[in-house]
Amino acid sequence: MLIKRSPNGIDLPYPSEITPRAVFESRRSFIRQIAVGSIAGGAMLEMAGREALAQAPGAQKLTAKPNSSYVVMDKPTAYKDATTYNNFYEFGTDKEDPSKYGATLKPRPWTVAIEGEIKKPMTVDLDGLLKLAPLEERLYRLRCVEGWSMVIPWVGYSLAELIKKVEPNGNAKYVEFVTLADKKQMPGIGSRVLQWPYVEGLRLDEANHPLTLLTLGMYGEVLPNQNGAPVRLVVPWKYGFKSAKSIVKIRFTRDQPKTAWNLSAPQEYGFYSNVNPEVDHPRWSQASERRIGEDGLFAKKRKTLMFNGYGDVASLYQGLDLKKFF
Ligand SMILES: Nc1nc2c(c(=O)[nH]1)N[C@H]1C(S)=C(S)[C@@H](COP(=O)(O)O)O[C@H]1N2
Ligand SMILES: [Mo]
Repeated sequence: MLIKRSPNGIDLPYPSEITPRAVFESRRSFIRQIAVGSIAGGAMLEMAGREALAQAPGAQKLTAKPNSSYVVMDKPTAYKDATTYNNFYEFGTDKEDPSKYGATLKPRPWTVAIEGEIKKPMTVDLDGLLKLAPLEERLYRLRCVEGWSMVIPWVGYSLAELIKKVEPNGNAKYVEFVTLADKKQMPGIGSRVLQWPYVEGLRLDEANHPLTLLTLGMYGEVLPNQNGAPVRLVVPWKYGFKSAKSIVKIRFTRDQPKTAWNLSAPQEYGFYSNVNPEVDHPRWSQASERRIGEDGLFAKKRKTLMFNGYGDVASLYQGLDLKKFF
């Protein structure tokens, strides 16, 4: 067993973000062991492990190939925690609101309009998105700006796969992600906590980074509504709010998009929002984080890592003052 774990399963040093295939395989078998209490492998146990990990009755399963280049060695967050402790303000601001009220969201039929500074504008439906590129499973850490984090086996493919199909033109410098804002499906839209629709954005090179995941599922199934069904972004080196849920439009622009959190509190949330333990939020430190599921009385906080541990992305920001461009 190559997984290092302290007796209570917490407070570990982070291994490097790149995990060799053998280690990944051993982690998967470790998950199977947890799931079924057995050491044996094989297809049946793989199935049993999957069933135990994901538990939305009747949810469509997604077959995805584990991508060993994008796996952290941390233990995956329990499905129950990942689906009941959410930020999705369109359904309310309490962590339980999205799981309590998310059922009114209709993830099918769904289309995403892709427009702006591209040669091939198009509208894709969900089946089109599911077929656009081979689905991969990637275990990513996601850290919220509020100071907690989770580790989730996402299913999707690099956003770059979609970007190359629509052929950005020379004016495209940024990508804007517009998410659903429908009063009938989303009870939180009546509130004025944020401007709706919730909009996020990336620089084109950030959007094209292979880590940026166009996400269609998690734990081997389509996304639960509370996690941003049917399609969302996961940008693992940035604070969670950059990972926009329930996307309906992807727009390529010359100018930096106006993003929801930046508009609501520009002094607290910049456009970049890279996870950075050295730049505190004006109201709290960003040096450490609480891993959801490890929040018992004696659980120690984890140190937050630069770029959330995804150090590869540093090359995107050469020459940029990350304290100024926070
Ligand atoms: N449309 C939309 N997307 C959103 C949000 C939101 O309120 N609305 N919250 C963001 C925040 S603050 C976080 S931390 C992550 C949480 O994702 P999760 O609930 O799947 O862990 O979603 C992000 N995406
Ligand atoms: Mo967040």
